[in-house]
Amino acid sequence: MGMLIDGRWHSEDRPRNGTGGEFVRPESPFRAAIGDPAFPAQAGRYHLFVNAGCPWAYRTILYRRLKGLEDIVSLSFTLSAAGPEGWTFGDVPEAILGARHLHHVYTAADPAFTGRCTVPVLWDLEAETIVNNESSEIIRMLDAAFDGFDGVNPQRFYPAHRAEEIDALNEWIYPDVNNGVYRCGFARSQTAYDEAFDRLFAALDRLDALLATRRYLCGEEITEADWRLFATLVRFDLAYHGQFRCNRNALIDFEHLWPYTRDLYQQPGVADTVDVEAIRGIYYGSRPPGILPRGPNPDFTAAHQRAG
Ligand SMILES: N[C@@H](CCC(=O)N[C@@H](CS)C(=O)NCC(=O)O)C(=O)O
Repeated sequence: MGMLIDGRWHSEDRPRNGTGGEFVRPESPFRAAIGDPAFPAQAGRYHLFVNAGCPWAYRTILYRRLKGLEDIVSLSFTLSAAGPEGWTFGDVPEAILGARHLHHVYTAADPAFTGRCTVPVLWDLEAETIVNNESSEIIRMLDAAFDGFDGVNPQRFYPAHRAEEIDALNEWIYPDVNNGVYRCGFARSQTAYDEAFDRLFAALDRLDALLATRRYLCGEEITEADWRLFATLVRFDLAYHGQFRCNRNALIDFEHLWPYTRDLYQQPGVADTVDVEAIRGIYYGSRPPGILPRGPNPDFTAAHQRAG
């Protein structure tokens, strides 16, 4: 995947690896928030640019559905597979900016932008700029900023009384699992891969043990920590097990993690947000020869028997 330098697209891939071959994810550059004086919460003012295969963009797709924000925050999808100019909207430009590629959205916000053009992007239709491109922050905004608006689900996934507990879970689940699969897949040395692999499966074992004792990560209540984990687990067998060599065992081999994933998948509205073809498309379709695997096909709809 290429990047923008001084507002111009360069298609050659730039490694994101440290001296030991380890994958280092760049910081997201746009970090404002809905609710800041410049970005008031208003229905119809904000738009999300996403890729349905991407786990980070998926967080925002999922929250838009869970919180009932479909009429408040609009959405456009890139094609799942990247092309020579990164994420693309295909032959028909998307409707908001007439952009053919996601990098056009970045230069619309900053004509001299230098950096990678990642999804998700939270766009302000009125100020015509990017508010934020960091999924962990965008979901916090979607969780709270529109509460009280017509049709919005008042349930909070980051309630104040759970904040510390959720933060503590995210602190190890993000590096070892959410980003851990990428640290396996994008490692450029055996040592870096081995280290990421060991940490990933140690964390999955720890989660499996935790979920033997409780229905969700914080107990009986689904929280942000569950949804962030779900975004990775639902992609695990479809993509990470094969393409990213996360293959000590499959998700379906875990006694508790697999039924837990199905439990979350079967929550109202969630199944529609999981696009299996887009998940195969982003991981396998973005690299030559671009052939999508036909399997595996885990049955997310099978009974989970985790009723609390
Ligand atoms: N920290 C960002 C990461 C987003 C991210 O890396 N998205 C990937 C797609 S899964 C992307 O757009 N990559 C393009 C690139 O790195 O050039 C977030 O969580 O929002």
